[in-house]
Amino acid sequence: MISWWSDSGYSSDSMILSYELARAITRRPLCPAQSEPRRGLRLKLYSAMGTTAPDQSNALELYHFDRSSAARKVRIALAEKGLEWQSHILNTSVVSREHHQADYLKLNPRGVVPTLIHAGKAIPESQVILEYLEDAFPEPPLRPVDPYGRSQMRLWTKLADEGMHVQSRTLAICIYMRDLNAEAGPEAVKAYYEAMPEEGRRRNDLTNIEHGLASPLLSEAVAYFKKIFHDIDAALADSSWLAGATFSLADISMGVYVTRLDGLGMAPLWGDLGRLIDWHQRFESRPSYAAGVEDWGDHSSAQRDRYAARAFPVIKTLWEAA
Ligand SMILES: N[C@@H](CCC(=O)N[C@@H](CS)C(=O)NCC(=O)O)C(=O)O
Repeated sequence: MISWWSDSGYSSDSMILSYELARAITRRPLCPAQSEPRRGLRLKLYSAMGTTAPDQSNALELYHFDRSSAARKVRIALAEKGLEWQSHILNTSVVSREHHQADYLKLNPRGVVPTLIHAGKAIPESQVILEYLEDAFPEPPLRPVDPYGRSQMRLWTKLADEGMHVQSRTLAICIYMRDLNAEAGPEAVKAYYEAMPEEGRRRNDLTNIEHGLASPLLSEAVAYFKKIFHDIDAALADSSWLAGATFSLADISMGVYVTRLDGLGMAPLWGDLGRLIDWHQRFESRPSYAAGVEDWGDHSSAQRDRYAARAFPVIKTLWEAA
């Protein structure tokens, strides 16, 4: 039996203590779609699983959570393309665990958000969803037109699945989520981890929850981001966007993680990376960022800021040592 069950908790990128608290710490007003009552999950999943559902249209639906980095990517792409879609918020808190429902797991066996539903079919995994949207809705394009440009774009986008998402989760848990989620209580946290489908995710989380800012996984996560942020800065010496002259999936896939670390109070770490800062400001200035990120909730809060301030000296030391 390890001690964290009794004295600490866990929260993923998207897991806030309670939906009420998540709402309370939101600085921006909610968009209308977010405040709509959620429809019954069973009916929507019935449709999504390709059975004889009443709705066989080309409608787009997204199961997501407001502060999820993976969901942000998809919402930004949807906005870039001007697509209409229906929102289904899944409350992924340790208490509610709506993403662990059996019906949802049929759509997304890893039990994570987001999942896109298009024409009654489910597509999980944010990077796969981005490519799917490109194939299904090519205009306006979010992939460079030339094959070499596309190869460059994919060298960036593959990073998200190779490690960036996992490393950002490590940072978030160690910096504040373990403490935030402790209020859910040990039984809720225990039940959450028993239901989590992915063993590797569970193992990493438990290590980070047990050790917090002293986690053996933290230095690697910090070094990982330091390298990628420097790579981004260097790449921007040659072009205004990561994969060339036009905004692409590479910018979306990398940009949300800069936003994530910025929201964890870490921006002073990359104050010397002028090109990255300028690029990220241009990313945040796009209407799609407002529609895909800001309208779904602010990434910071007074409570989070306090945890971030506590963590900053530790993270700074690791960044400088990397
Ligand atoms: N590789 C997945 C990662 C998705 C993911 O980790 N989503 C997080 C939110 S950013 C989640 O569902 N967390 C809830 C949990 O792990 O319980 C993707 O890109 O879609």
